[in-house]
Amino acid sequence: MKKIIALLLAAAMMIVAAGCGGGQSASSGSGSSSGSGGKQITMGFSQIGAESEWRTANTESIKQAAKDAGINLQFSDAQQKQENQIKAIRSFIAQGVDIIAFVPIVETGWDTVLKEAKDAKIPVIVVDRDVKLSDDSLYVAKIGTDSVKEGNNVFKWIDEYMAKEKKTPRDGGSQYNVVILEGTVGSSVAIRRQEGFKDAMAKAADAGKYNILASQTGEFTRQKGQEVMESFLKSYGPKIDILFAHNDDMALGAIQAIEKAGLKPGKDITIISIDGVKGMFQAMIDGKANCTVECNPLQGPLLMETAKKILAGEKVEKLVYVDEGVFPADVAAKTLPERKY
Ligand code: GYE
Repeated sequence: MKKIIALLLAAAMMIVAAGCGGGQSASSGSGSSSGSGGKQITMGFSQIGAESEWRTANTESIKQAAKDAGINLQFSDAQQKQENQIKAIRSFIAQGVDIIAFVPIVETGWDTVLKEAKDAKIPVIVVDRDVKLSDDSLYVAKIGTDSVKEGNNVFKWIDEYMAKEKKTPRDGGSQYNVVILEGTVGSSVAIRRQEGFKDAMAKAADAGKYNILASQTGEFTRQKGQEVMESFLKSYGPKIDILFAHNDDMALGAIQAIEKAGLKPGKDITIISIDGVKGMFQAMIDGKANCTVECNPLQGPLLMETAKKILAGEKVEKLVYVDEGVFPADVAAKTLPERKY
């Protein structure tokens, strides 16, 4: 099993690497790409919106990869509303697109519309986030990231860092106090990142050293991240040792709140988040943040590849995770020039 996962991961890494490889064009290049019937493939794609730097990179990757692969992309932006996504999927079905791909804003509530797609014999690919369905045959493949692992990595990094830096709790007590900015309520990413973090914390030998003071949604946006951090600071100011933000954008918003409160982000409060966008690398270089756990948004090339295979009748893996790393502040300056998003 482990071997298969390793192989899958290696294959995914190669595809992603090819897709991000600057000069190389990922596909058969110019002209149109055909499914089995020889006509150009039309893909209906429902994106959730533009809440973060990560999301913008994800959208660009998908649009560019469709172009490179010669796939006609019908792109629909749901403005953060599941009902808009359901409407878009229904309109893709009515148009008779060849294949549907979508980023599920939340986990549940997709059974009916995906059953409609299946009845219309249109294959569906789930991108980025997970769905919870009564019947998993309602989608053919899922391409995304491992949110539980990301949450795990966040705690592991914190635990090592606090020990290495010999940090003492700001309130003079015996525990480090953590505040958490969560992502969109009901999204698989927010649920699993939190789960991964708490699991790793519960299993740690020094679990008793940590206390989660407060955890609240900042909706994956900079503005909400700032607002919620302001309220955390009002309620718990001198107690907060660590901020874990489910994404970089909320951490960047929180940094502003922390500075406004007269504290030093990255020093008084240790800051870690997930995504690995350029803005967070810059914040680390400026000494205002401490670590980002990468979540790879460059999923376009793998998506187009998978769509072509499905339409050519080839077998595809049901679940493929793209590759991701961990980047602490001390490697930020060296790494920033290589970052693609
Ligand atoms: O971390 C966040 C976003 O679904 C993995 O969504 C994605 C998350 C990403 O907007 O920035």
